This record gives sequence, structure tokens and C-alpha cells, in this order.
Amino acid sequence: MSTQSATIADMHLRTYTWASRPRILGDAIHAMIYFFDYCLDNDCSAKLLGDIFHTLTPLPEFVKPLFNKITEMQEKGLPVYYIQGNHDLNKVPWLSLHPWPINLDGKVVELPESGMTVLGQQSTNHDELMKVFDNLPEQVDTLLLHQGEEVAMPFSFELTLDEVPPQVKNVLIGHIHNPQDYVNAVGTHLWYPGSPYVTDISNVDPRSFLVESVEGGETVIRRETIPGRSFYRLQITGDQDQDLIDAEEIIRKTAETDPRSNCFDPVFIISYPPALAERAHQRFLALREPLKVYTWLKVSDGASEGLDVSNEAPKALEGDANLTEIINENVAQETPREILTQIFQGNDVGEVLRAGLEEVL
Ligand SMILES: [Mn+2]
Repeated sequence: MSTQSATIADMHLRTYTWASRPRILGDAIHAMIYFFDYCLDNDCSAKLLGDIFHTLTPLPEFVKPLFNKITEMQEKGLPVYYIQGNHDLNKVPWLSLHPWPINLDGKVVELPESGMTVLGQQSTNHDELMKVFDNLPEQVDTLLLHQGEEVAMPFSFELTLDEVPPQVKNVLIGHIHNPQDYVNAVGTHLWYPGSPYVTDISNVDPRSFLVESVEGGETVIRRETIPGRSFYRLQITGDQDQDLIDAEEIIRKTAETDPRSNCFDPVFIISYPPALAERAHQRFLALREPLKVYTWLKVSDGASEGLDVSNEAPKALEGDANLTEIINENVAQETPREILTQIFQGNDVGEVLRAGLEEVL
């Protein structure tokens, strides 16, 4: 019997966090396991708000651990509800291959454990959403959606919160990865749980899911944090040997005290002036094994303060995303995989090979 309910969105289950950094792996799977363990320990029904998988054709290595957790939910009699997002919008949902999860697309369900009556709607367009809103059964007080809302995504949205009928008290919604919630003038509250899937170094902030319970006859919604890998940014501005020595000392001290949730090695994103490139490679790559850290090296162009994260995935890569996946899934050894990926990203071949060779030799 569930005594409360929990909501997670945009798990984007896949092995690698970044295609170009295949050493950083397992984060999405562990976030999923953390969520279901929370549900199992706290008797929560689970709601998955779409983009459960990153692609329409997920690999068994992502499906299996998810199905294992759903089976544990089944054994405890804790319901698992879901809708599909734009990334996993299949005619036959992957989750329908397991006997336990319930597809809420177009369905109304009463969830006494959270004091809600919900209607689910999988990812769709504005016109279809308006039809759903126009025909909303009167008992529905909560919507489960996977869309962009105007405030969260001003340049590409399918709905505005004011279009939601006032009978709806809460909109639990996936699609935007940054956790946020806000209320409109008539008191409709919209909640993005956010995504546990870290896609670039601009969104390594705390990740969360929602927990809904009934307190004093009222629905109460709160956030739970998902512990994840630590990310540290280090900007070296000087170009002397002492600057490298100082940076290494900071990395050593920080690595010692890092919590290492789920045994994940922390990532240090280190940027430095071009004059340090050779020495920085030698020094920081050598720290990976003894300190159990991932050193992410980045020559700063000097033009920007801090890191220009938008340059992390060059435009050329976007069209070649499948190529990167093919490399990830077929090249078993890390170093050749990283070299191939970087070359296909359009990075300078000589530079990539030199860095790779330094690591191997
Ligand atoms: Mn989405």
C-alpha cells in the first residue's frame, strides 16, 4: 500500500553522460535506482513523466535495471504510472513490455496517497493539449504532462499555465531539465521535477524528484535531492609552473573530502591558458588514477570568464550524434574511443592524438 507518491521526469536512461567523455558513465542509471529505492523505502507510488529513455531504441543495459526496479515495486504492490515524452514516444511503449507499469496517457486515476485525481497526457502539440483541456473530466485536479511551458521555455513552448483550466491545482510536468516551480494568478501550481540526467556542464546543479503526500487533508508537494557525482570548476589564469602546482594541490585536497555518492569519481573541469597546454596535460592526466578523479581539460581562449559551456559540443557533433553513439557502443577500449569521438567532433587530429598518446605511453 502506498502512503505517498513520487514523481520523476526526464531520466533519459543511457550509459554515458557525455558522448565525448565516455569515462563518465552510469549517472542516469544510478539516479533511477536511487529514485525507486526511495519509493520502496517510503511506500510511494511512482510516476514517470516521460523521456524515461533517451531514444526510441534503448539498449538492454538500460531497460534491464529499470525493469528490475519495477519488479521490486510490483512485489511490494506499489503502483508505477508513466507517460511518454518526446524522446521515447513509441506507438507501443517500452514499459508496456513489463506487466506492472500503467500508461496514464488519456487516463484518469485517483491517487488517495497524494490526495490527487490525475489525468496523464503524453508529449503532444498545442492543439491536442487544448482539446484535452476543453474536455477535462470535472474530478481531475492534477495534470501529468511532458511539454514546454512558456515561463520555463519562452522560445519554444506548447502551453501557457493560464491555458490550464482553473479546476487544476497542480501540473506535474516533464521536459525541462532545470528543476523549477511557479504559480499563476488563479493559483495553479506548475512543477518541473527537473532531470537527473546531466547533459552538459551547465546543468550539474542538484537534481531532484517530487514527493506528494497528504497532510491535514491537504496535498503537500516537496522536493527530494538525488545525490550525484560532484563537479568542480577550476580556472587557472596564470601561466607559470607554480600555477599548476597550486591547482594540483586544490584538486588533491578536494578529492580527499569529496562525498563520492554512488562511488562516482568527481569531475574536475580545469581550464588554463594555451601556454600551459602541454604541462597541464602531463600533470592533470596523471592525477586520474592515483586520486580517482576525472580531470576534464580545457584550454581557455582567454576571451571568456570561466568556461564557455556552449562550446562543449561543437555544432558538427549534433548532426553526427549517431556516429558518436556507434563509437561508444562498439569501441570497447576507453582511449581509442575517446580519440575517435574527439576526431569526429572536428577537433584537431594532431592535438587529439598527442593527448591520447601521452596517456598511453
Ligand atoms: Mn523531453
